[in-house]
Amino acid sequence: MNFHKAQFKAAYGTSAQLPRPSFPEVSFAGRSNVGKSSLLNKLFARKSLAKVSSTPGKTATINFYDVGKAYLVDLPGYGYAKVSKSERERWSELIEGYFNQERPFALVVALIDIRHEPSELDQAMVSFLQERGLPFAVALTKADKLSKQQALRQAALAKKALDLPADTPLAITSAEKGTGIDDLRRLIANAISAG
Ligand SMILES: Nc1nc2c(ncn2[C@@H]2O[C@H](COP(=O)(O)OP(=O)(O)OP(=O)(O)O)[C@@H](O)[C@H]2O)c(=O)[nH]1
Ligand SMILES: [Mg+2]
Repeated sequence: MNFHKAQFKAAYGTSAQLPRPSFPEVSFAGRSNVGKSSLLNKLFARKSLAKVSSTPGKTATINFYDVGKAYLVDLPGYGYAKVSKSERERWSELIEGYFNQERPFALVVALIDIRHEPSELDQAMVSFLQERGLPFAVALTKADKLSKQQALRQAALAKKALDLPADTPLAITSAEKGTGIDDLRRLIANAISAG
């Protein structure tokens, strides 16, 4: 695999459209606006391969990026209240439909904004991943918004609030500054080679 050679493969609007499972998949889950697409761009060292927006709900499809014998998967964000009910239902169909399929899930990166205590939806996401026995890591995003000391404090709080098993990898990241990006690349590469 090679992050720098990432190519957009396709966007899927329903789970029935998803491609047949092939290479290991590393997917990015988290509430709308948490910074999934921004983090993917930083991992790829590309400005705008994944579309970023300050308006929540930008990524409304499941987007696959080919990194060579593996896929990075940008999932639509959850928890954005201002979209219509039918749109919300389509999103949950997509996300649940994705995880209900038998796919080579190498790692799920659960993104949480470092400034805020994990929401109920964040907690539900992490519980879901644990119940399913899916390999996952937590990435705290937007660390540039806090001092290093504040960031460490928030990381400890998040671990506690999410009741994370001691061996769950946790990365403090910033797509703005590049903080934690190499750590995350390493985590992802290891998960792909293990899976
Ligand atoms: N300061 C700062 N802002 C960030 C960072 N990452 C993302 N943002 C901003 O947060 C907003 C949302 O970023 P996206 O990457 O589009 O978030 P997303 O999780 O993909 O959102 P959806 O596609 O709506 O689910 C944008 O305005 C980004 O510029 C970061 O590390 N630091
Ligand atoms: Mg997005």
